[in-house]
Amino acid sequence: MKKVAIVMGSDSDLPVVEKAFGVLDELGVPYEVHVFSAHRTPMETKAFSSHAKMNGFGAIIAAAGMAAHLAGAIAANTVLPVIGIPVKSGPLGGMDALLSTCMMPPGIPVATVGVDGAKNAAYLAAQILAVEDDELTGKLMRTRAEAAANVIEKDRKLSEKYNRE
Ligand code: RP5
Repeated sequence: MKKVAIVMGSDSDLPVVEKAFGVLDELGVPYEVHVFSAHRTPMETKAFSSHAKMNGFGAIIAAAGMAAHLAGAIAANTVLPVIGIPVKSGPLGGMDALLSTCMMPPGIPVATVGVDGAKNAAYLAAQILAVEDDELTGKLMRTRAEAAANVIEKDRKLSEKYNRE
């Protein structure tokens, strides 16, 4: 199976980003974790993204806050699917990162999840790899079935408590 790259603009993003690790661990998807900054280490960002396909990656998750250009800078240097996580850091509460990540020019897309949406970034990366992997598809479908069963159980408990005749 191809690997997922999980890249963040700073180690201060880690408390948000590490929620993606658990999802990929549960699904058995291999991943690598790196810190690259579009602004502080532009050369390293370019080198990593331009070699990522050759180095066995199938999708890249890029998380950054504030003027969050990391996902876009990576997308500029690879045709691998890039998933952006706008991180809530700085005084604008993540709106700055959301717009910086998602408002890409035509031809250089970044599939942007919600602010601090690390779990969905991991699920989306897994779904991309699952296009060519039936076993992973099965795991994703089981995960959804478990989530549905949890909601049904929550409904049952609340109904029992509040919906008495
Ligand atoms: C962004 O600036 C990072 O992704 C982080 O969210 C924010 C602050 O970075 P640090 O000053 O904490 O390294 O580039």
